[in-house]
Amino acid sequence: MKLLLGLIALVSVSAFAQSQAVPTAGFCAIVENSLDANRTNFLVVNNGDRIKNLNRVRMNDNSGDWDNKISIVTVHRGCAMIGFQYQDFNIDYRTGARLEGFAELFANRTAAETKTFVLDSYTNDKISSVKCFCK
Ligand SMILES: [Ca+2]
Repeated sequence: MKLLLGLIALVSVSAFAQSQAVPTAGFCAIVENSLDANRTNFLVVNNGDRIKNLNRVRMNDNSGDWDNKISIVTVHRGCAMIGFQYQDFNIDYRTGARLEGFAELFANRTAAETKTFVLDSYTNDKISSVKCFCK
């Protein structure tokens, strides 16, 4: 009986660990790859974060990395995220030259706690590096 209770406890703990909840505060931005109601895959971007290569960041369900996957950006009040089309914030790592990719600003200038952007066809599934900052 003790063993059985132990097993049940272990199973509940691991199930909890896998279903992480999307945070509601304390972030600069949260990016997601789909409007999936379960919100399985999300990435928390904190104030001051500079992620220069999203292909090194794994998704929650370990199905792949975040390079060219971002479709939704939720920005906290007073914060802004810049999404770059290429890695290293559009700087060519070999030559140091600036590449001709977009650098799209997603800013929450509203009074609302969060503002969600659903990316258009120009930026959807193309972001490879991000910077985020709050006032
Ligand atoms: Ca890209």
